[in-house]
Amino acid sequence: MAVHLVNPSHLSFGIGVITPRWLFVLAGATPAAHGQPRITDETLEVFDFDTIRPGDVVGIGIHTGNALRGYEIGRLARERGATVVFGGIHATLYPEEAHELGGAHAVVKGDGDVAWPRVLDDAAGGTLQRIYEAGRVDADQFVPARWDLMPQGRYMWGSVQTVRGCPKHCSFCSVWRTDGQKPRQRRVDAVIGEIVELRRRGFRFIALADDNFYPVALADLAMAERQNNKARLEQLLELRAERFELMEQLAQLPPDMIFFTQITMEAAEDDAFLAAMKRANIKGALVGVEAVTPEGLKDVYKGFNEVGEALVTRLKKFREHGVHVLGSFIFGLPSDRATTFAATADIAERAGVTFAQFVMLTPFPGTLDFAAWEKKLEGDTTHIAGIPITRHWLIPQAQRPKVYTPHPVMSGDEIRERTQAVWDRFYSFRKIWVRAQCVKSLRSRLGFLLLSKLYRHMYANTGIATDSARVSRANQWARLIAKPCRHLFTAAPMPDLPMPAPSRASARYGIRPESAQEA
Ligand code: B12
Ligand code: SF4
Repeated sequence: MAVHLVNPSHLSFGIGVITPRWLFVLAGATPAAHGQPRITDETLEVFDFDTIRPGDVVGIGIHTGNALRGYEIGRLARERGATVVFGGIHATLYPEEAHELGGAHAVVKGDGDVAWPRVLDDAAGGTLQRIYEAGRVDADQFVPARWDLMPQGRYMWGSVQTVRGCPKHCSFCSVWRTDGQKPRQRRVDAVIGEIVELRRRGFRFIALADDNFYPVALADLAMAERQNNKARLEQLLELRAERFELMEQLAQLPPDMIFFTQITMEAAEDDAFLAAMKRANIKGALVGVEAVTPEGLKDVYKGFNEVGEALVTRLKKFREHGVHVLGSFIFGLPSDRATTFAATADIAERAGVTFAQFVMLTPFPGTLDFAAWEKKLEGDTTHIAGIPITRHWLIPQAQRPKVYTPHPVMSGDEIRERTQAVWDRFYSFRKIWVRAQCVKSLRSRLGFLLLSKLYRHMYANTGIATDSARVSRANQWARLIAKPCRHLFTAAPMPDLPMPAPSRASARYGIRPESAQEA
């Protein structure tokens, strides 16, 4: 019985930007008794069904965007006699769908780290269950990735998770509901061990694949203090100290290593944290700006963000500490008006964000937005390709609508065209070249240009464009740029790189913020 792990994608670029972490984590969770798992990432190339033998197990991980392709793979694998198992966020939310449409024999709901070996034993012993309630495992049970199984020369960035869960509750996001609001922070040595292994193998760019790298904000500490909740304060300070310890150890790694993460804007108020990020060479962070107006932030329950000049100042603060911001903005919120698009692009430029993504509001299952939207559409009989609109991920990619939520003043097409125009403006050659001044050498600037264009073609055109010629042009561009881009990210392997020594940062940085010290 061979074990296959497949990451579905309807587009294959030959080269991948970031390693899909779940593939290598589940490979790590596969007991040696079941042999070496065979990994296929379809963002590189399509799965070869001829490799399946009857009785093999095919594990497929899906998020909402690739569920349809995942189901196709599941059905075809089952036809060939494989035992098909689904997991991932979408299967967690819709386990029955994977059974009905994806040919699943079993579905794992939640984290696969602990459940996967059990599933394989059950498959081998003929006692497979329909559904495994795997839930959320503790951080010390997170399985490290099997980087030795990574295909050579195909990825630009490795991905290592340091924390799961996010204490916030944004309405468009499912993370706090599926991964929970309690941050499950991994041990520093486990995280560093994986990063050192990746550098030994020649990876110097690492995405810290976290929901929110800043799980304890100063405001949280102040709140625990105000409530005189000593136990909570201690717990938060401990989490915070561990973050500093992690960053101190990252700072000891070779200086050519560069990290990228996702973080909330509140971190801009925390000078000690930003300074530690700088020392750790965390040079980039995706910051969910979402909206530039107070009404927009209210729409998405993100009142902890700033607007207007305060927003510009906060975002600039990251840059002042050497952290480049990938600003993430949402269009199509009920409070958006025609003027919002240009105003957003202006703010993105004035705030000096290095990269930006402008996404259209999409009701993702598991979110508050989705629940409200689904309720609103109760009784609506709109179908596309025979699929109700509330199951939009099952509509074939080319026919999928781009805008789902009826807007009070703009048509769907108007939102889409204006969004596309903002991408075009932000990623014009001239604007990219101006932003490229943030790096010194000509080579680096050319690299910056290529990367900006790659990002734009991989993530923008394909999601927004309705015209299939434009989509296919974007894909060809992305394929073309991906190869030279990857070379910019390679480094000579350092097989003898030692592990950094634990620092005394915990003691040093367990420092309470001023207000907490007085408590
Ligand atoms: C890092 C990350 C990215 C990175 C890297 C992606 C990559 N190549 O890996 C970037 C920034 C590029 C990215 C992009 C996007 N992302 Co993203 N991303 C994440 C993030 C923060 C972490 C993913 C990760 O690596 N986790 C670590 C691994 C180990 O965990 P895991 O994938 O959950 O897998 C575990 C279990 O799910 C389970 N499991 C998974 N698969 C399988 C399979 C089997 C057989 C079994 C048994 C178990 C199992 O076991 C694993 C171990 O416990 C998640 C948030 C999250 N909490 O998942 C969002 C998340 C997956 N992304 C999301 C979204 C929406 C996107 C974008 C569409 C955003 C956008 N608008 O552009 C794009 C889509 C990109 C694409 N085409 O895939 C959503 C998906 C929501 C949904 N319902 O599908 C999430 C959940 C975040 C959110 N805000 O809700 N993303
Ligand atoms: S969008 Fe970011 S801050 Fe908001 S709940 Fe999701 S992970 Fe947390």
